[in-house]
Amino acid sequence: MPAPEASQDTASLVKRLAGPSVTKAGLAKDQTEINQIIAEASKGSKFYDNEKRKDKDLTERIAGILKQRGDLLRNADIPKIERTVDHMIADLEAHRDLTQIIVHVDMDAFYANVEMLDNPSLAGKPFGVGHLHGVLTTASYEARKYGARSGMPGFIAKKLCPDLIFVDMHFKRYSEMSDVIMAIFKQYDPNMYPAGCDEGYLNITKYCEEHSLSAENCVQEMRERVRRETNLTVSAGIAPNKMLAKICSDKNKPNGQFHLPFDRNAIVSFMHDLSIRKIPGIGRVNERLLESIGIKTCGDIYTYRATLCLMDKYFGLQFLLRTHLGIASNSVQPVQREERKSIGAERTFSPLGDKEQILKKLEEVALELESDMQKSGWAGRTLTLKYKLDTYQVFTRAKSFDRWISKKDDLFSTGKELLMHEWPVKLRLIGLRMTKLKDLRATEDKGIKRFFSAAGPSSPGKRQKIERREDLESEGELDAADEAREDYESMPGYEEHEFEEAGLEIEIPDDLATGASSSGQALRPASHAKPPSFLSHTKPASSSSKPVSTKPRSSAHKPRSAAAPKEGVRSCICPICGKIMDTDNSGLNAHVDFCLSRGAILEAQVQSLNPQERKGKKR
Ligand code: TTP
Ligand code: MG
Repeated sequence: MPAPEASQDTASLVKRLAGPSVTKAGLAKDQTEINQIIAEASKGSKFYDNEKRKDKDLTERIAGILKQRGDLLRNADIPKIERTVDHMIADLEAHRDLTQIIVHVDMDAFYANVEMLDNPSLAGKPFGVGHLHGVLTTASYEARKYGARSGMPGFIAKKLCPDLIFVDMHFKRYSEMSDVIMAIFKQYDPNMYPAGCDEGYLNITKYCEEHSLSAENCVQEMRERVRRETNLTVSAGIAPNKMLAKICSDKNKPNGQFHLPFDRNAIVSFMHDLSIRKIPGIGRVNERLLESIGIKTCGDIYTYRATLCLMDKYFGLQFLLRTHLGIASNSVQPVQREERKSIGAERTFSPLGDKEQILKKLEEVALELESDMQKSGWAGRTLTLKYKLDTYQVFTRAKSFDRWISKKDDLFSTGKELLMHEWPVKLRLIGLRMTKLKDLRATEDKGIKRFFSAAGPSSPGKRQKIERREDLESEGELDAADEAREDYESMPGYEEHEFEEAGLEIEIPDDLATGASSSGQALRPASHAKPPSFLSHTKPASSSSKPVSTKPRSSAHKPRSAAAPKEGVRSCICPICGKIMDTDNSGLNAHVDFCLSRGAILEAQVQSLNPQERKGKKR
């Protein structure tokens, strides 16, 4: 009798369909039954088909990785490699810094609790913020008991929890409350880093010294203050660095705090049994890749150090060793305006094929982007159109200018031009994102420096450059993947930790990167350790004629811009992400640019919050 179809594929697909927020606080430990219900409920949808395709793709990539592993291990001197890695570990240990008290604060069920302030009858009830036909932004802890959570389609949440109440979103309120809590946090560390509308990092070393307070008492006091002044609860993690503090803030959620001892052995044993999935930056895809070589916990990283060393380019040995040791950045600083890399807006809607209707959405997006750019004082030189087909596949097309643009008419006409190259399409999301920004508020631009800037003010005589090469596939709407904040002061939002879900290589959350941040509130590449890049190297150079394609996929929709063969195409490696691609010089340069502003692409992800539309501006 043939074996039942309970293959790894099936298991991994079920896990994949469970979405990215399976590690959210308040969920039941065993999610097996819930995951089955989600998988059953998703069946038959285009979303399901898309996830299945991606899962299959990943399975193939893993097979490739495992084959390579076999080849590499066959001739390797494992004890020697292990000794080398042990030296690296000793070196990392020598630089461990336990002197700074870092705190990660994260409001509990933020949107939900704000809603509860305004509607106390919701207290103790299972409710989600979002729509039955859209995606939940969050769920009350009561609802989480049933498996309902952020990023989950409303109808699935309702299946899991038939009594679930749906509550509308009120971004203005979240933003107001966010201002209040951030003002409180700033009193404990004026240089705090707001990592989202409801979370942030603080260095309270100085405050504790000056007020003769223990870290524990200081955080207790701060949390009580938040509670007193807002009636909202916040959880906190206290640790010697940002990664640990973030992991710890989740330990005693909701309304709790966790203090990790500032001791090397305590930290290493804390990390030892911790699931790799708890590490900010490791989501579903990388979890699966790591598991494929035997790594489930941070302790396993040490066991498989030789394999990881041999496969450094896939897995990012430095990053994983630091993770295993619980070593990360402890530098906390406020966001610098000049570090911003992009600004964008998007809309999600029920699938549309009508040109007029789609262009109307695009016009709204352009208007919103113009308004945001003007309000916050930015202009830009590269505009990227993002669109998601009704099959959930995501593509982007970009066009560069040699003048600064910010006006709606420019934004709309460029977006339209790019879109018309792809026509006809049936879409469920459309977005515009501006990169290569110029800070209109920067004083230095008023001075001599502007004469040296690469692109001056509008120079209509010059040629505009069209870059229509990037196909970025991102995850579907079940993902919590979303844009990072860009203008923290004005918009609510949240931090994204599922970076690999964009179908690109993993990226360390900006807020965990060492030292100076490099792209404002947007996602930034890590500077402290080479992040794992499992996905970027696993495909052989495509023989496709696309100058740059991040994800060559079989697709019913063949973007036309990708079809034209180019001269001078060769196999190149991107110096930033290491991706191998078939392209020419200009394609490579454009990819490098794109890669540098990859945060922008990740930011551009958004899930629909209601069936009509949604402003993609959670920051
Ligand atoms: P989170 O802090 O991730 O979640 P939370 O505050 O609701 O719950 P927890 O107690 O686990 O911290 O996100 C903050 C807010 O950001 C959240 O209330 C709603 C919004 N959000 C989304 O809109 N979509 C998402 O996928 C996530 C994760 C959050
Ligand atoms: Mg929160």
